[in-house]
Amino acid sequence: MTPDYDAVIVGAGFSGIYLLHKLRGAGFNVLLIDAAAQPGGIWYWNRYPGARVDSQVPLYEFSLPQVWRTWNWSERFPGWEELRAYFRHVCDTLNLWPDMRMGTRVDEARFDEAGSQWSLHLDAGETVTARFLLPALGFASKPYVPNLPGLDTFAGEWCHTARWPQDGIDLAGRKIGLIGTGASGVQVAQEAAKCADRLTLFQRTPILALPMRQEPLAEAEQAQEKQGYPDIFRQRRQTSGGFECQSLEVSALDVSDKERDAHFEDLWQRGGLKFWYHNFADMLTNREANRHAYDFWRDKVRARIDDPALAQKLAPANPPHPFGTKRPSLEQNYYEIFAQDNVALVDLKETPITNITPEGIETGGAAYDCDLIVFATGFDAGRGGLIDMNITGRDGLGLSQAWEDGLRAYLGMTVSGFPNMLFAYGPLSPSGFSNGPTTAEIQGDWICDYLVWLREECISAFDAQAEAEKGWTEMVAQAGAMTLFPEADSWYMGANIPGKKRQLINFPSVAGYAALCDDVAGDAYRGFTTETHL
Ligand code: NA7
Repeated sequence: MTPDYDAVIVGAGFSGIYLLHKLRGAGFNVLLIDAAAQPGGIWYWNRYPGARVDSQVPLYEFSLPQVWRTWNWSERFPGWEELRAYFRHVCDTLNLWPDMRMGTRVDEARFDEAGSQWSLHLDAGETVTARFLLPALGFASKPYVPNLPGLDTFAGEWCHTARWPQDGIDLAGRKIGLIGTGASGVQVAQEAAKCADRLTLFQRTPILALPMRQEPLAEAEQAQEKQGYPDIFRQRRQTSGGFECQSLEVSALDVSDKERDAHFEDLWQRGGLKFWYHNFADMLTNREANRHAYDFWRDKVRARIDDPALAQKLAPANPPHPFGTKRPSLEQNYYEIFAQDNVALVDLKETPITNITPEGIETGGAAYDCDLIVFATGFDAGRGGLIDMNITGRDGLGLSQAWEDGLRAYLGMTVSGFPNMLFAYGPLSPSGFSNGPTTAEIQGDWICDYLVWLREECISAFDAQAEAEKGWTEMVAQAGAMTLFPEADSWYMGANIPGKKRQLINFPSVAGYAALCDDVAGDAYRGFTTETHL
């Protein structure tokens, strides 16, 4: 039984597009499928006002010279429209369109033992088969909407930020209830505050947001900066977050107060996520070091808020969690909007939401009239999209069943019992901790090399060994235990989804991850069982 394709990739974000390019170049017969009408992955679904990337140009793009030489950005932190246009440019430049099927959802994927191949059921009713299944769904393809009593009675409009209607929602003059203050909540709030009749922001945990310092980018400036791109792209593979640099080698506790503050100030002025990824060596491992960073952040933010009660809610005297153990977002004027008459903050720690009524949102003591409720409440990160694809491996084992007691994966790319499947940007890989394209390229290169090796070895089926998978899963947990991440109720820890097992869902170093994957490749791809039928 010859399958229709050597490989089917699911997802047209950075990982899927890169995989398609690489595998085609290696002579494989590949099809890419995506439910979205256009490529861009997260930038197709997250098209709410203000949606933009938190990695500065040129970090958040492919390192392929034919792509970056022919592309210019208009801003240092590009927005969703420009990111979508970039993806179209990539597909044009690499001539990928003929092998992409957009607007098609994979409803179900089943491994067929006899043929050592995957059978995919598409929503159009069609079935396609492939030797290899390569889901590239991103870490945040399944939005989370909390189960609030009465939502079905709400008379207005509601939506999740990641399911924003493609023809948009006009926020002008609306009475908006915005739930959630993560990266998405901050971005929506800044836009809604400009034009809403009333914006009520429901905050459970304050976001520890950093100044973006957005700036326009001229073509001439980029032409000059492009000379340094190859070095930057090389460098980003060698850092822990996939950015252009990483934490210092010095402890925050081994420098004087003056030196420490000078470094904090420098990072603050430079803007972006640098205060997170280019800070002292022990900021994410030592409470005392971390507290210095928090206190600096708090004082900077408080200086922008006149009302002391509001300042305590947005930037509390004591940290709600160690700084950086929840993803800090970037802001442009977030702390100023609360001084506007049309913006109010509701602290859900004081007054939790009790229910939704036809008119709006009720908390213990008050009712807030809304005609639009926006859920910026995050994602079932890592596993959600994969589980929704209804993947069934060997012996009828479903992926949701395999992950019932927690996420397990070998190399953060494959699960024992699911032969011939490698996912990109999935759980127990650096995904959520990484600047996206960096890990997309590292994994894309590795997967392509592996499939070439399998072809050369005439191997028709591989499966991760249970022991190797156990070792990898435990290693990620141990790495996490050496950090402060377990102290926060974050999506990094799976703690944002009721019933999800608490565990670090991402590998905490891009460079470390790349080295381990290379090592496995150099050792004849240890940790897999293989079958030769070809
Ligand atoms: P996040 O970062 O998961 O943020 C979700 C926000 O929603 C966060 O403030 C949550 O508060 C809040 N939330 C979640 N559930 C509830 C309920 N039930 N009630 C009130 N508030 C709630 O998602 P984003 O979309 O902002 O960002 C995701 C990633 O995209 C981000 O990390 C970047 O990598 C880009 P909590 O903090 O849990 O108390």
